[in-house]
Amino acid sequence: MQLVLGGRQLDLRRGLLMGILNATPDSFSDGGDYLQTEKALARAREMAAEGADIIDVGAESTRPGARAVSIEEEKKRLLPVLRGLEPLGLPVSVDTRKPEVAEAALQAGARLLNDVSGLRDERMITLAARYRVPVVVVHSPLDDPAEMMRHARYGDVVSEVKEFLLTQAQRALSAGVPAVILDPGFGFGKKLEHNLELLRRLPELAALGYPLLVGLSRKRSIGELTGVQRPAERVCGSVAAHLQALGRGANILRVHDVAAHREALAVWRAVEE
Ligand code: HH2
Repeated sequence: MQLVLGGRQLDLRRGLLMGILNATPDSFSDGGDYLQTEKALARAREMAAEGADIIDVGAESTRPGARAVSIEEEKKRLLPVLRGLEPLGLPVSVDTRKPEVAEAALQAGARLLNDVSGLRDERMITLAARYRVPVVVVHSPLDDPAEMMRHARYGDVVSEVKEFLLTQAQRALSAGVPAVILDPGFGFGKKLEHNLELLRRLPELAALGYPLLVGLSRKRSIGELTGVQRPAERVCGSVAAHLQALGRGANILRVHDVAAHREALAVWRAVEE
């Protein structure tokens, strides 16, 4: 299975690393570290050297209870970083829920739309079709991160996630979006028990035939399982969860700790290939 991003062919069967770049003051694990453009670009160069395949840039935290950011503020944080990333030569994705921000990001060189609100706003689909870029469809029970955890109630979480993702993927494809990547949205309105169920039964999502992205990096569930309080120290637990995901059909891992995941991926590939 291949993914074409900005003219590059990426081999999804080998497992790809999407390095996280949060140009925010309040992200749950690295808020404030990369708010200044120079610091963000230095981190992007570091992730490229560590072996990231894609850089995912976001300028609004989506942690449960996060404060919403205006369109202007989000663009102000994001655009200088996106422009500065061009010489790096890696495909860049933009992590945003706002079509206005997404369009400015596409004009500044982003080649993938990562929409954690799951393409609920039709304009996201129209944009991806117009700019001919793939999208990541993320499941969340609600559009608003501030309210999400109050909706962490499911009958069968896997069936509900599957139904939402399939509906949104089909809407996008029939509107002319060139490719769709599915993401169960770990932690988005989901408690530990839901995240574990989704991870265990990931093959059911992989069987839908779309590329699958998994993002468990440093998340609260990893802290709950390992007892590690500080998100930045949840590296081993994150790697373990992501290896489980790869073994169950994940194609792209969204990670903060690129170097650690690159090592783990080397071992996983050597066994698989
Ligand atoms: N998780 C976060 C943000 N964006 N995008 C996708 N596709 N999948 C995810 O699981 C996902 C995501 C939350 O993590 P992070 O960016 O580190 O934190 P914050 O939202 O606080 O900036």
